[in-house]
Amino acid sequence: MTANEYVKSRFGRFMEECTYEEIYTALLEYVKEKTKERESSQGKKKLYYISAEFLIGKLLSNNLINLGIYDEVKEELEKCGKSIAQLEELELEPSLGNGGLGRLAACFLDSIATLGLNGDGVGLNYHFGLFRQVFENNLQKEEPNPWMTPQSWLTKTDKTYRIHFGGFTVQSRMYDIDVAGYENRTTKLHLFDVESLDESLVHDGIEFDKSQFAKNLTLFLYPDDSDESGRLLRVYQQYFMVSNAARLILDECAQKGSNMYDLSDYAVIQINDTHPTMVIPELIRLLMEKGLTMDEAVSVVSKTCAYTNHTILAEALEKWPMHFMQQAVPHLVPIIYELNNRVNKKYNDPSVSIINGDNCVCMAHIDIHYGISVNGVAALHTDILKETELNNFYRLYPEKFNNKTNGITFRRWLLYCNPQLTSFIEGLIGPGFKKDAMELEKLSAYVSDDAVLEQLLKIKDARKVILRDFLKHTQNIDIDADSVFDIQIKRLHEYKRQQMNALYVIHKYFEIKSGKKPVRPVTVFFGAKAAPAYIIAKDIIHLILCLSQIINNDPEVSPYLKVVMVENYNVTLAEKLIPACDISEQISLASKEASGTSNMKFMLNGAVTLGTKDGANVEIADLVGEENIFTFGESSQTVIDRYARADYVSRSYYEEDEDLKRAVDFIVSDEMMEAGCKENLERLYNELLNKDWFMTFPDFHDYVKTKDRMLEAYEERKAWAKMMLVNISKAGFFSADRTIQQYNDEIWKLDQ
Ligand code: 26Q
Repeated sequence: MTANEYVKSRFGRFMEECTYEEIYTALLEYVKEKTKERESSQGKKKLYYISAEFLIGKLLSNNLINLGIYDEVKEELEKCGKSIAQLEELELEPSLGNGGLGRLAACFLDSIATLGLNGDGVGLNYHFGLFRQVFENNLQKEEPNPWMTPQSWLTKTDKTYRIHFGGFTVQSRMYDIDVAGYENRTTKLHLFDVESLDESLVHDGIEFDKSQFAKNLTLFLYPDDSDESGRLLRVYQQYFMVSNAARLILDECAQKGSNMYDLSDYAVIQINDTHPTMVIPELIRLLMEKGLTMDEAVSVVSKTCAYTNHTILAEALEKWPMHFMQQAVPHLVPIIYELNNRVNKKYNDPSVSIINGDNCVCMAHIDIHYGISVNGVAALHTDILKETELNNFYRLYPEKFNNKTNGITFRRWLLYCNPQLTSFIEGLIGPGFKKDAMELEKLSAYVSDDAVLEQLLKIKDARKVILRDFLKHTQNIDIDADSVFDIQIKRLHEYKRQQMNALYVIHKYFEIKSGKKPVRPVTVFFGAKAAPAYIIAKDIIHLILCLSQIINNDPEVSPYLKVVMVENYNVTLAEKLIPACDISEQISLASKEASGTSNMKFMLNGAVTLGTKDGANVEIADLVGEENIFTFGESSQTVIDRYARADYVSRSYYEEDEDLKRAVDFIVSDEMMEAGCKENLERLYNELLNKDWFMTFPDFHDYVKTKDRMLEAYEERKAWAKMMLVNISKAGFFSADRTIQQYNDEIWKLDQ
């Protein structure tokens, strides 16, 4: 049955006589049915990818692509005078993630399904997800972000559990989202919800009663750990997630014939950062309930769990106060004490204890001692874990440590988001790259082909026009499609250094004012949400919004420079921004960005990277060669050494670099005070002058020089196009299919 026939059977009318809402409803059902027809992955052993975040993005078009019916449905719609783009606008984006870690989990599910592996995702069904960002008076405001419409991708299942907390019990229910692999099998994303949830608890933006756990457990995704107020709730959420996951796993394994002693023949659990760590003591507890001794249960679980680390920021490594555990999950406390005793008896080294001197539980330590594998997410990151952050553990368990450089799904980040580039590539090298991303290397045959290079530039121009029109339509922003598109999109964090980019903007502003005009206008795009309680991050947003107001309204400057901060940056916006990008900003302080994944999406879409030697940028540079990337800034080793010496004084850089001083002083200038709030701007100014913890000042000069060199290089259009082509041709390594294959070969070992 075609989509149109389905619509007819559903509404008694063909598409041309239906509203977009009706077509959307029908297509959603149609796709769900088609997905169900696909073979689901089977096998004795199954992977459970447990994650507090799955940033899946809109699913309609992606599912159509993976089912192989996108073109057909698009044509059917067009024949009826309907556009798929308009249809897509009706779908709400589930914001079930903060950023990279959640998006990675979503890309991994796509690859697991595409490779036909037997693996499911397990997470939580947050009703409002991460907040929706709105700008008011140049400040970020947070609003709830409901996404569950009556017709959604969720399927209610009849799987329910009773989950016990200290002092109360809740009933859970599992909801499923089918994940269609690219022309292959399907897997499932299981999202657990609490039956007693009360949405009416939410009032005044994203405020809600944080004490009524049974009613608020799955209301919101807790933004990263700079938000203090919900820390205890976060523990409740985590336990709710893993207790459900553990029950599901044990049920499914029992059903397949496991006697529980052989659990690791039936299940492998990937713990996505420390957020699901309590699955370890919870599984031990449940196995003991089934009659295993503590020794036996520990041994079984220790063969089943593997841990991925996504950060080296010490402050982001979860440590929960023991009294949180006492209150939320008293039944896990004796197990955690026993796990700690065993470690202490064996190693007698407080630095590797599970319970630290402040009586906090170090979640990562549980994972490392009681798991089979510890992996970082890019080569540099894994090296730093081994040599510094987790060195004490590496010396105990060298065999557990391994690297799995992140990847992205090319279905969403090329085939879907950039059909123009996709069909151009297909015309040159055939369709093989869609299944085997390494085939993109075949493009290298065209690096000196003028017609190809010219066409590549044309496609980029076309994508810039599409972005311009999209931003006009959705956010009423005016941009010049002939300008250079310089884009930084990621969570707002000091270590990612959006503030350094803003200082560059101020520097350019002064140059233009003094008559030094760029040969071609530049548009600097930002997209970023700040955790609601992360004060300085919100001040940086304020700085950018004020700059954008001042610069865009200055007739002397705006013909040459524009600053655009898109509102509510999310997956949908990324899909529009990335294909249009010329300059990919990857400017984190070296050693701080575990991997980064937008860097991969940008290169795949023909942007050139402006980056520090951090995270996966290092591997990008190795692949494309120094002549096809613009790197700058101090090395990770220099940075690590400087932290160790603790002798960084930002003020001395400020005093010695006039350009820098002028840019920093502008933050508290009269113009800025008029556009913004004194309190926020002064706080940011003081933070930079007196602390600058992520060392923007030492890198500023090199950053300015390198970006200017890049803008010059942009004018050599053919040479630039060559760089674009090399970047695309080398992006194959960053396919999540490669990453997942490595996880399977080296950790999961599922049948294929
Ligand atoms: C911690 C404690 C309490 C509450 C929340 C949190 C919390 C929540 C989210 C801590 C961290 C996160 C998210 C981390 C994250 O997104 N990390 C990114 O992971 C990507 C995928 O591996 C990498 O590419 C990025 O470099 C890394 O920053």
